[in-house]
Amino acid sequence: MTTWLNMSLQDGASPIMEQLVFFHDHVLMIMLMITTTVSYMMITLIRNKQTSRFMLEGQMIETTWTIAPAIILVFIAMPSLRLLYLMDEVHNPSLTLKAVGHQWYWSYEYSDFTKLEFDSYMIPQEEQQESTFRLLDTDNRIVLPMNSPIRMIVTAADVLHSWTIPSLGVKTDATPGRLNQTSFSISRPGILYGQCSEICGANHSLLPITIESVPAKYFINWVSKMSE
Ligand SMILES: [Cu+2]
Repeated sequence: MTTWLNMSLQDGASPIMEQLVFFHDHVLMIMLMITTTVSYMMITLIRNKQTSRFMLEGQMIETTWTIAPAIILVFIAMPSLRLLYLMDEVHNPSLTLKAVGHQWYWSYEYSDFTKLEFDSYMIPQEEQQESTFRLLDTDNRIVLPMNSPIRMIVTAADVLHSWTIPSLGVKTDATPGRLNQTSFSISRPGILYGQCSEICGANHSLLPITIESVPAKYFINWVSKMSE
């Protein structure tokens, strides 16, 4: 989750998010390069009073500054497309989780098991404890096994919502009458936080998402306890 003085993106908890952070830094470096060059050129133009009566055109420099940006764009587009298609791929998932957005709570269905479903409400301010985060913690956390490919199915029951976990690089719209699919695998144990990312109505801020990422054997224990 985001903590105080935490700038930029959260640490990646999935391989895709790690790649997204690297891509973000890569593009930032290219931007830095362009900004430096352009501001250097603009400042020299302003400060320089020399003019030339005979220099009306420069074919060479014009060709260069047309082609150079096109080449730079290729260096952004290629890794960007690579990531886009990697995120789109569903790699033979070992578990499917369905999230349904409601006004105002999320409900979850573990479709691989019978009768494993629950609602997940935000913990109200009066019931906060030392260990919970205000507006971020839920009464029922999603429990998921780490290091296993997970398929998310996202939909809504009333209005548009959006199921989002920044540290997993996942943001999927929850649309009534539609099933949206995404996939991820969590690379470490821990608790991951997210919030609804679609302006869904009055209590939009009361739609947090909490994932408890645990080793597979703990997950199996949890499943057998839940479906008793
Ligand atoms: Cu919302």
